[in-house]
Amino acid sequence: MERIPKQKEPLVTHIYTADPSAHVYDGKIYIYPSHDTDLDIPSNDNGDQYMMEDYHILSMNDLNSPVVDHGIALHIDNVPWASKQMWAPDAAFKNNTYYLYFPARDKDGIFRIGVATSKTPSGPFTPQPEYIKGSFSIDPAVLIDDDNKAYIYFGGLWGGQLEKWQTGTYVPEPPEIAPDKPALGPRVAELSDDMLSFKEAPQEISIVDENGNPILAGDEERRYFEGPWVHKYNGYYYLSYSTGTTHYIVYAISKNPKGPFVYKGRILEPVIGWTTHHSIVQIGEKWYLFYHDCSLSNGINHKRCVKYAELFYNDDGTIKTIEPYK
Ligand code: FUB
Repeated sequence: MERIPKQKEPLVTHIYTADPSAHVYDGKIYIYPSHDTDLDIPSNDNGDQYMMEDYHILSMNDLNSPVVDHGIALHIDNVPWASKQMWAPDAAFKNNTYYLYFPARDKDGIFRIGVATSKTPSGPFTPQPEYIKGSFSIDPAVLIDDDNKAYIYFGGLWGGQLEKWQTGTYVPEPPEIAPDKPALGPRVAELSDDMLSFKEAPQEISIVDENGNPILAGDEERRYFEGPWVHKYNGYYYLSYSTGTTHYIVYAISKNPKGPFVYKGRILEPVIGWTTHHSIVQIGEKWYLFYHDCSLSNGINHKRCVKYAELFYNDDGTIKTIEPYK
C-alpha cells in the first residue's frame, strides 16, 4: 500500500501503526513502528489491548515519496523466548548490521527486551534466541553517540512494569510511590560492542527541575511515564518521553548521555487516544517529530496511526511545542 505523505496525516492507512522510531539510513527514511492489531479488545490500565504480534517496517525515499510497507520484518512466532505483546521497537545500525530492539512478554508474562539482526534496514530480522540478559520493561530506544558508543534507554510504568523493578529484581505487587517522592526514571545501559548485550547493569536516569530537584511522582505533567527517546542537538543530549496520564511528550536535556537531565518543556500537546509516543530525527537540514494518534480509528486506543510534523528549535536550543491539530 502506498500513498503520498502529508504532515499530520496518517503515513499509512492499510494497517494500524504506532510508536514510530524514525531513522535515516543510506539517505532513505525508515520508520520502525508497532503494528497494532485490528482486534476488538476492551482497554485496561495493564495495556492488555495492545496484543501486537509482528513488526512492519515502512520507508520513504524522502518526505514527498510514497510510503513503502516492507511486510512482516519479525513475527512473534519466530522469537523463542516471547509469549505476547510485541510493543514499541527501535532500530540501530553498527558493525555493518541493522539491529531491531523490541519488548515482549516472556513465557512468565514479564516484559523483556530482545534484539534481532538484519543486513538490510527493512529486514527481515533474525532474533537472538534469548532476550537481552538483565533487560526488563518496555520501549527500548538506542542512541549511537559520536564516539560510536551505543546506549539503550528503556522503561515504562503500569503495563510496562517499571514499578516492579524498583529493587533491581521483579516484585509482582510493589508498593506505590508516594506523590512527594522522586518519580521513577527511565533506565540506560551502554550496549556491548556487538550490540547484543548490556555492557553494564542498567542505571536509573534522574530527571530534575531547573533548581536540580528531582521531578516528583505526583508531578504528572512532567514526570517520566514511558517512551524514551534521546537525540543530540548542539552538543546536548535531549531525552524526550511521554507523561502517560497527562498525555504530553516532554523533554529534558543534559551534557551527559546518562544524565541527570534537566526538564525543559513540552514537545507535543495531547493527541487523540490515551498513549502518545514519538521519535525525533534530522532529515537533511530539518528536524521532524514522528508520533501517533488514534484518528484513523476514531479514537480506539489500540488502533493507532503514525504521523509526522516538522520540529523547530528556538535560538536557545529549546523546542517549540507542536499542536497536533493546528
Ligand atoms: O504500543 C504499546 C505501548 O503503548 C508502547 O510500548 C507504549 O509506549 C505506548 O505507546
